[in-house]
Amino acid sequence: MRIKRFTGPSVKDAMKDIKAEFGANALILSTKKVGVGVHEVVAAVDYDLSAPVDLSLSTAPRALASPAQRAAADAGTLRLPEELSELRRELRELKELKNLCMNMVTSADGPLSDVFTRLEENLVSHGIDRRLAKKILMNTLSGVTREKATDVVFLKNCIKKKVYDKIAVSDPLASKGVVAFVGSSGVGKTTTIAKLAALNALRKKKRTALITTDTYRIGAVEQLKIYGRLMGVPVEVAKDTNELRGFIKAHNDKDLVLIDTAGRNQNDIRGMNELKAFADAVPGIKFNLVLNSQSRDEALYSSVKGFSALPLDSLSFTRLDEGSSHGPILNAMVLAKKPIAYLSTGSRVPEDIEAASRERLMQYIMPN
Ligand SMILES: Nc1nc2c(ncn2[C@@H]2O[C@H](COP(=O)(O)OP(=O)(O)OP(=O)(O)O)[C@@H](O)[C@H]2O)c(=O)[nH]1
Ligand SMILES: [Mg+2]
Repeated sequence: MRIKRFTGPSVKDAMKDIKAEFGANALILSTKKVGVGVHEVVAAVDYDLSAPVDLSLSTAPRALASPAQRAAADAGTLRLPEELSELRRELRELKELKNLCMNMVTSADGPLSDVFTRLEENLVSHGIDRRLAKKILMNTLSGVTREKATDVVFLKNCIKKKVYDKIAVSDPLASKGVVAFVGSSGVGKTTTIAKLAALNALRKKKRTALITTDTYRIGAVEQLKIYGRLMGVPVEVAKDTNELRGFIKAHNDKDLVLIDTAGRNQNDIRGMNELKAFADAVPGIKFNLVLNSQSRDEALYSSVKGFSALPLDSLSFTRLDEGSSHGPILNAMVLAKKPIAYLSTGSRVPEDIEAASRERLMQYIMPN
């Protein structure tokens, strides 16, 4: 379906343009007066799903609402509030048209609506958020021809490609640096650090130091020290930001400094402020948010939102060995707008961890 906005001094004039461009079968979606002597008509030509939705203006420049506006525009000095309200209006219309498109597909009787529902339910069955699933489907359908719009196998492949394109990965330990692992209590931060330290120090022979700032939980320091001793990696305990800065300076010769942090509830303002202070005290520090892939969407979302108060670099997911529906990884990644770094697949140190790749994530998120 092609949708386009036409403007002219009267509806009749706009209709002439519509007929010339879309032919006699054009569907009129709306008409309205948008200024003095300016009428706008939104028209569509029926199903050609291969054509992208065209929201551009008709070739004739739109008449401006008032003589004052016209004069200002001529002088190239259109005032900011007017430009803003124009932008807002355009945005509102864009949303209206998108909803219209969505309604047309979802409310249509027959095969198209059946296919849409089937594919939506398939995405949702993988744990993908329903709103995200609809968005992926709309984007997929807007790029296929009408004939292909009911070919489920073909559409499934297109959807996989769309999901693949959404996935972003990165490795914060690929270059020399300081990386702090943050997240809610018990998500697997310390275990993730131990695995990464072992792989980098023992296998990749990178000079590595560990620092823990978790002086709150009983046994937390000892937990990391045991791992450090086993790997021959120094472990420091920083009681405050000053000490943290001092240890980082002292380990300036290291390739990697990994920082373990106490489990924080995103509503714990004091705890979050302490983490923010790390960002101010250690320029270039990277924050990796560790998330339990088995958490419910709401818990993942509130963790992502809460920890986004920090300049997050990337996300890691634990417990991929548990459960079989991993769509929430995609949901959290899309919300956070951050790439995925590591995937933890069990409690064994160091075996149960892998660097995230788009291919591997696809196997988890859309296994069939
Ligand atoms: N099955 C499974 N268990 C894991 C995984 N990652 C961590 N664990 C287990 O989860 C538990 C908690 O792990 P920790 O690394 O201590 O978690 P944490 O985030 O450091 O916890 P706090 O410091 O208390 O906030 C341990 O028993 C780990 O063995 C994983 O990927 N799969
Ligand atoms: Mg811990």
